[in-house]
Amino acid sequence: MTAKNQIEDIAALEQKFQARIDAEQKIEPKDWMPEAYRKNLIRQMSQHAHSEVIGMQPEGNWITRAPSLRRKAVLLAKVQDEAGHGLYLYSATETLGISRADLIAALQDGSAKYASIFNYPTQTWGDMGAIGWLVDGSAICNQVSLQRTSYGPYSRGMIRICKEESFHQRQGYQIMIELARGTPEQKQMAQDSLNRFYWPSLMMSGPHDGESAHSAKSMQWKIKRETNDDLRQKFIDQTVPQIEYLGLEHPDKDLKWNEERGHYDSGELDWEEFKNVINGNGHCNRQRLQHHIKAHEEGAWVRDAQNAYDVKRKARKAQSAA
Ligand code: FAQ
Repeated sequence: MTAKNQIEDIAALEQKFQARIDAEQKIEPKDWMPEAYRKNLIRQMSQHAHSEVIGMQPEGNWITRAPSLRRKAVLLAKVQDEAGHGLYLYSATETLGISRADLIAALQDGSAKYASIFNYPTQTWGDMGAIGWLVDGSAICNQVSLQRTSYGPYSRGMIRICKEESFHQRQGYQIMIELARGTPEQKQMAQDSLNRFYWPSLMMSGPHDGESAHSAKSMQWKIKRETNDDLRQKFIDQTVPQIEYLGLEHPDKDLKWNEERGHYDSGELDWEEFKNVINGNGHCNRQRLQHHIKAHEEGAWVRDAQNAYDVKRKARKAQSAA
């Protein structure tokens, strides 16, 4: 086959692929896909998985200090759910032909990112409320739309994850309600957590659309179903009545209802801070990765034992088949 024929073949395959995407058909692991689609998916899905797993650390920090047995059980269950989400997402990413070990290596050497929000410290119990309410809230805005992502395993994973995330958000908001209706000190704690987590939660949706390197292709391929700015707007709008209900002050002093747009206009985010955090210089970046590496190394014996067991099991199976 000539080089020209090969290019024409790929162009025809790409056209067919795009037509399937446009017709809302799911792409499955064994289907033909452009290499750039596969790479972009591995990038986004693995970073999503890393976010779920690194995201266990800020809340894990409060399991031993939860104010009651019930709260402890709820928080423990939530953190375990996040581990599960990481596992679904790593497994879904592996269907694209990359190993879990390679994905973890990219996280640990800093070449793969994870959500900026998890580099902020959790200083008070109020932060557990703010994370569930705002961080899970912002994550859900995105994840609901990702249920319709074009890659089958990712889409199906998201459907299951969304069910659990809405419980996470409610438990966080319930913590905020209790604090906001509590003593003046408790109400102040809730306000302080809201003030610290509000802006970083808006940054979770990523840079403005005009600055977003991957959005155009990801939207064309329906890997992403909504743009960064649209997701952020949804979150801003849904959060306003929730803050009002709590009787707390909105951290954005420039927030204004825009009748024409039918949305709230928001103050500008500190994009310098965002860049610093995603480039490894947030409050907790180093601590988060060091903790992950330590836990991974300490777990080596479990992986070794599992592998040894697999080898034995396969040998036994082969022997009994012979
Ligand atoms: N943090 O071109 P774009 C959760 C990077 S799950 C860090 O706009 P894209 C559950 C981006 O990767 C939260 N990096 O990128 C939970 C890219 O860098 P690269 C995670 C960010 O992919 C709750 C560069 O900037 N959710 O929280 C961020 O089209 C509580 C250029 O940006 C997902 O991952 C950021 N915020 O759009 C767990 C959802 N934003 O890769 C525990 C799936 C951008 O070229 C406790 N992901 N970057 O080196 C997505 O929807 C997309 O990846 C976006 C970013 C929307 C996050």
